[in-house]
Amino acid sequence: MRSEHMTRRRFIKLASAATGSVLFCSRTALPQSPMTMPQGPSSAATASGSAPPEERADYTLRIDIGLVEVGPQRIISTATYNGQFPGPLLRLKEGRRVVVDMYNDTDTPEQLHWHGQFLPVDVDGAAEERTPFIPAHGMRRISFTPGPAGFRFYHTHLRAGADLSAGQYSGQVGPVYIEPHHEPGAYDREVFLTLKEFEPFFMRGGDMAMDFLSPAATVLALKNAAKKAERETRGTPKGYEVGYRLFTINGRTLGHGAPIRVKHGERVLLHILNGSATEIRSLALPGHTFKVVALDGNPVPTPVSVPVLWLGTAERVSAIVEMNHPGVWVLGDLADDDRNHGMGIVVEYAGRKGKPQWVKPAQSRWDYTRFGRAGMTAPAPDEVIEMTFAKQQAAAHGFNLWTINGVPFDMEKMTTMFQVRRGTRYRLRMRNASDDIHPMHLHRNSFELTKIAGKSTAGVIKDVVMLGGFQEIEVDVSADQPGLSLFHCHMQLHMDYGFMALFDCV
Ligand SMILES: [Cu+2]
Repeated sequence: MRSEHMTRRRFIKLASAATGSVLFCSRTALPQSPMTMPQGPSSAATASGSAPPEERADYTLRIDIGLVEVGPQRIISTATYNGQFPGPLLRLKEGRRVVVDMYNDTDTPEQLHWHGQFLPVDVDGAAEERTPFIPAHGMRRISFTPGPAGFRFYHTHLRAGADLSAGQYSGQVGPVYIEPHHEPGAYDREVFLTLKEFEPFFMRGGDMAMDFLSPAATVLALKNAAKKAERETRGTPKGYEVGYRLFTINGRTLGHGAPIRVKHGERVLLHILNGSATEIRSLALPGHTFKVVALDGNPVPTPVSVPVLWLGTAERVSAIVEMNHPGVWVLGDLADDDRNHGMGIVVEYAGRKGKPQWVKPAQSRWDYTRFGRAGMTAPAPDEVIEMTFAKQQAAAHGFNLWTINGVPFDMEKMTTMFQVRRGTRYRLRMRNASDDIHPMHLHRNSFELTKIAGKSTAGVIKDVVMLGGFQEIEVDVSADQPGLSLFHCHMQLHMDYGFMALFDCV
């Protein structure tokens, strides 16, 4: 116990050394020097793939309640990694094993999920997959081989339910970049941006922007199913939704963080992460376009320049912006209210001064298939798994209850819904019998988009995909990760109220 105490004190030192910087491109977690090295795991549980105790940790992540100064006189208290928001950028190398110590200084057992990586269940970070918790006031040491290459991230994976200080409503989000053998496209430098709201509150009802997805085709049978369900719950008030008072990029409201300083002619590779608990985000930069080179960290077959980026919860976009329109601009969300409450960051050309300018972009739509292999159709899978997602209005103590094939996920029983065989290629046919967009995520795997709202595509590899209201999507996945993999809507409010299912690959 004494050594644990020592270790903790040393890490407080390390954590405070790493705090304070709000620079976006230099927020790297420092690999530890021998001065700050832990003495090895204490009494806390370690993963089965754990490192020998004498081995030094490559990275340390410390969960604790801390303060985030999002703007002048606006300081919020929330759980963070290493006392900063976003958590430190971890730059890993594909295939090079790392040892990570995860400390939890809060009163609640935690899960730290490595989103977008292909990791074993005891490391992945989801209680539903039976990953051990990081005990309250304890630690876990894990080791894993990072992969696949690209832009990933880490975040908490706790159920929050009605507690708006828990789970992804907190500040527990941080970027991971796994260096590939080949970088996607030529650029001069990289900037990492984490989009995140704070100060959440509950409200009844509320509408989601929906008209930006393309193709827009909806399925009549899904609409009819929703209408039928609506008739049955007539008179029931709408379920709770979450709104936010503060909107930030890299933990700062618009105008209160360091601007992105650029030079005329520079090509800047933006790595953008939607770290929201529940929101879909958009971004535009007046006078500029985004050449999308990777989605969810995976290079796309057809890089295309677009005027507006859209990111569902947990999605990532890597895009090159050619800085060819000198001025001082707002890189911001299209929603005026959200941008005016902070969702933006200033882009400032060298030698230019003045008030940052925002210009509303022309109407455009977000179409995943544009980034796919033109004219290609994916080969037929071995098997098709059918899924229908539906909402039971306000059925869970005023919260909407979500079902997959009629079944809400049960956190007590944690039953497996889909048995899959290793080496088999499955097509997941997802049908949305609700009017919400759902960012659907599969742990420990990535999938290939094969059909979006009736339009065939191939070659776009992702781990989250937005499924539009009353729409259908098909993705193909090869079952090659043995054990449990959690599949869920990435909106905290939806996953917490039923919108999850377990795959078991045997
Ligand atoms: Cu959802």
